[in-house]
Amino acid sequence: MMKVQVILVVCSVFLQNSYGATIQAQPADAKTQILNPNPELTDVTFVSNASIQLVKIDSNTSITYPTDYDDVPLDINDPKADARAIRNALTASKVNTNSIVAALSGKTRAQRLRVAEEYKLLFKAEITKDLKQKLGDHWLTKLVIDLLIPLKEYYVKELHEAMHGAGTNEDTLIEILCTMNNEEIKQIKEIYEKTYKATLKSHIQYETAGDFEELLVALLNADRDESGKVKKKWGTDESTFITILTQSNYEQLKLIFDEYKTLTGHSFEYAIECEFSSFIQRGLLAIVKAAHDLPKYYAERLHSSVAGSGTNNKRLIRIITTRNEIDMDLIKTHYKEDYGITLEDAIADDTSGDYKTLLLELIRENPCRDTNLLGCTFITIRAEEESNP
Ligand SMILES: [Ca+2]
Repeated sequence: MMKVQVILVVCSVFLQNSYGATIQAQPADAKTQILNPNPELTDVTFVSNASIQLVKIDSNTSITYPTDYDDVPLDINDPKADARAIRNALTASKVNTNSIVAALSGKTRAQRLRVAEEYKLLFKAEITKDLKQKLGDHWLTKLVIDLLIPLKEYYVKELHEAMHGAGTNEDTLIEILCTMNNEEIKQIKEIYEKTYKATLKSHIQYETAGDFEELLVALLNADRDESGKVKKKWGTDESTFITILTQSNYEQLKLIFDEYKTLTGHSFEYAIECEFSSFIQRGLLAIVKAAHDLPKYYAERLHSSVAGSGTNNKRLIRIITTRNEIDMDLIKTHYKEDYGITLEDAIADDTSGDYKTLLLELIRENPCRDTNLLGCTFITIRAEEESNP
């Protein structure tokens, strides 16, 4: 019993440190709640509607914690205070970029969107517009604004920018469309059409041609088998590379790659390199890499953004801001393994100032997979075991 209580205190301290809020242990029959020290924030809302899990530690105590990363309570941060801090920073005689970076750090995208919402309510202004107007540094401005757009809308914007105006950025189309699952593609198509009053498909068909166009259109069909079920027999049908790579599930693809190597003595990638060139080759290879190991693919994309002379800041920002809540730890591990330098060092070498600070902050820790929260869960479970020998 003593042990259990001590552990509970540890949990509370962890949470207090990370979010400035306290999760308080209460009798199991009492309504469990997250107490917030900020009197303005009375309701606890959650990003999704998924239930809050009640974890009983022993007969006298209970504690709530989010069931998964989507359910991190929003209000344990103080979005109003962050909105005010950003407003003050922007209206100061010299824009205080430090405090803007601080206000946007250590948050999930969902939490930052709440800050944008509060900003709008408090100051009757769009935070992204104000930032664009007041922040001087081009890449810092882009990074900050990209962090304040809903994720799917951000992808839509990136796709549109890749095609709008003269020329096409095929690599961006490949990076986004070759890595999405069916649901993501469906949502992105919908938002794209709503935003630009034209289908994503029509823009892609206008901007691309030949078998590369065919590949992207096949991906837009969102027709990949996602069952994860593997057929052991394959290989004699007439399927094209495009059909196989856009319709088979990743597990099936891995088996196909292995079988291919056994049968021919060379890799599937090698076959693609021999058979195709230019963008179609890059697109097909991206799918093969995504099927093998998606974080490794993103590590490669990041490396190509910073390696050599010059920096592809757009790509750097896109991958950091879209993957930092998903698989950044794995990406960092691959980066170190594959390129012999940490991602932190690679980014620090290529960037500077507040832009660098915020990028490093984004890959340093992810509030969604915050070790404090995970630590709390772990300790809670252990406490349960200890109280139940
Ligand atoms: Ca164009």
